[in-house]
Amino acid sequence: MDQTLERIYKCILIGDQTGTESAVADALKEGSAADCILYDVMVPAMDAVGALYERGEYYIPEMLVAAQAMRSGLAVVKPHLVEKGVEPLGVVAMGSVKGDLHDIGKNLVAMMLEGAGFQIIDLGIDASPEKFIDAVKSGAHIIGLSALLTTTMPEMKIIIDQLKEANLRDRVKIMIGGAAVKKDYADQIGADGFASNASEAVTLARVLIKK
Ligand code: B1M
Repeated sequence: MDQTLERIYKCILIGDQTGTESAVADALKEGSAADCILYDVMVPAMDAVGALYERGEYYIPEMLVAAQAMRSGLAVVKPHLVEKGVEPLGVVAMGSVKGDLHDIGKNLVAMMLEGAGFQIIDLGIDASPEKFIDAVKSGAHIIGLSALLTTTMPEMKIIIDQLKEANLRDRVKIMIGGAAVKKDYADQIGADGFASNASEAVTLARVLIKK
């Protein structure tokens, strides 16, 4: 890997936002293609961050700063991708379900997915079933539901039931997560998958988008 690309990789790994921005700008100036910078350097750097987290070598704060560095780099590279017509891997609409105001985990998952090349529609916190249904109607490939409270978990089933009633269930993959939920619950309500952390969420979204 050339030196500037290696700088990008390292800056993301250590969560250096300004370093990532300037290294990405330098790589573009030096003639590296925007899609190579993203898919051959930035995404692998985020994968490495996910792996470090899974091995217990990184914790949430390290993952958050890395994701923020990734976001800063993405802002620099994005206009060049648009120019080149590079398509995102898929569109994921993410929200914390109705009644749930927790968004730190949801935002982290969204950032990691964005880092992996997905386009994110952020439905925010306290997101009503209608918001998810509208996102499916407007073409989201995956909807991501986050719940941290045992009292808001049932909202996930309500969303799935409403999608079925509207004959939209087959149009979309549904992933769920958040401290309140487990894989069993995903199976029980008919979601397509459960992820226990942001890194697993990226792996799951990659699998779901292929189906
Ligand atoms: Co609240 N809260 N909180 N809280 N809060 C919890 C969740 C709680 C476990 C604390 C406790 O009692 N020990 C408890 C829930 C108990 C339960 O229902 N079983 C609780 C409670 C009770 C409450 C209130 C009811 C308190 C009150 O007012 N009496 C209230 C409810 C508000 C509401 O939502 N209606 C409340 C409020 C708040 C704050 C506003 C103060 C604040 C939230 C700020 C914010 O998010 N902007 C807050 C916080 C910070 C927490 C704790 C301390 C931390 C949550 C967090 O951000 N974790 C939490 C205790 C805890 O979890 N230790 C707690 C870090 C984050 C990175 O992890 O969100 O789990 P997490 O996300 C992970 C994974 O779960 C997964 O990936 C993420 C990254 O690894 N993931 C997904 C998440 N979403 C995913 C989606 C996916 C895939 C993976 O696919 C779509």
